[in-house]
Amino acid sequence: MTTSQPRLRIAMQKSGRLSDDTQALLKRCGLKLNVSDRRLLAHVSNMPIDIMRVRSSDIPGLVMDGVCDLGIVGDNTLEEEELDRQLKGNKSAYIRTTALDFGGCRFSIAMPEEFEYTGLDCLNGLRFATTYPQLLNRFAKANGINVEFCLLKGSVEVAPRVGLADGICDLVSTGATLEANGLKEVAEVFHSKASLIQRADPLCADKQGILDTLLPRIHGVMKAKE
Ligand code: PRT
Repeated sequence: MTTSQPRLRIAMQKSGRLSDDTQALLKRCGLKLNVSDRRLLAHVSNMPIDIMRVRSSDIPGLVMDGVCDLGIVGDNTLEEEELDRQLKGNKSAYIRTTALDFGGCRFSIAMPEEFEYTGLDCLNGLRFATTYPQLLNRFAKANGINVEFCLLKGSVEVAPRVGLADGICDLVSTGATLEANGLKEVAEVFHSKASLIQRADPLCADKQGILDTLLPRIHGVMKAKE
C-alpha cells in the first residue's frame, strides 16, 4: 500500500475583492495553479499544495476548525468570526502568520448627510445596519456607548433611507458608495487588510516543510513590491 504525501491546504476567496490579489500572490510565489470557475479544490501542480476556493466568510472557520491549514482573509471577517465564536464558546484559535499588503479598507460608522455628528456620544441608543455586529459591539463597549444592530449581509448603505436603521457600519475604501447613498463617514471602527492565517494546532512535519518553503517566498514577493 502506498501512502501519498500530505498536501498543504490553503483557503482563499473564490470570487470577490480578495480573489485576484490572492491568486496573483500565490502565482508570484511560483505556485502553478489551475483555477477554473467550477473547480473548488484546485491542485497546485508543482508543489504539494491544494487551494480550496470558498466564500470569504467561511475561511476563518475552516482554518480555526483545522479543515484548512492556511487561509487568506480580511481582518474584518477574521475578527468578526473570532468574536462570534468566543461568544458562543466555540473553538476560535488561529495564528496570524503574515499581514498582507492588499485588501485595505476601513470599517466605519456612517450617518445620513443631514445628521449633526458631535462625537461618539450622540450615537448612543441608535440603531445600525451592519454585516459585522461583533466588531461594532466591541467598539461601542470600548467607548461606553449603547447601540442596536440590524444584520444585513449586503446593500447595507440602503438601510437608513428605507427606515431600517439610523446609520450604518460598513467597509469603506474610496467613500464613493457612501456618497452615492447620501451618507457620510463619522467614525472609523477598525482598519482592515488581508492576512495569511494558520491553524493553531501544529502542522505535521511534511506540511511544516512545505510552509517553510512557501513563507519566505510570500515575504519575498511582498518585499519586492515595496
Ligand atoms: O462573499 P464573500 O463571503 O466571499 O465575502 P464578501 O461579501 O466580504 O466579499 P467582498 O469581495 O465584497 O469583500 C471581501 C473582502 O475585501 C472584505 O471582507 C474586506 O476585507 C475587503 N474589502 C476591501 C472590501 C472593500 N475593500 C470594500 N470596499 N469589502 C467590501 N467593500 C465594499 C463595501 O462593503 C461597500 O459596499 O465596497 C463598498 C464600498 O466601496 P467604496 O470604494 O465605494 O468605498
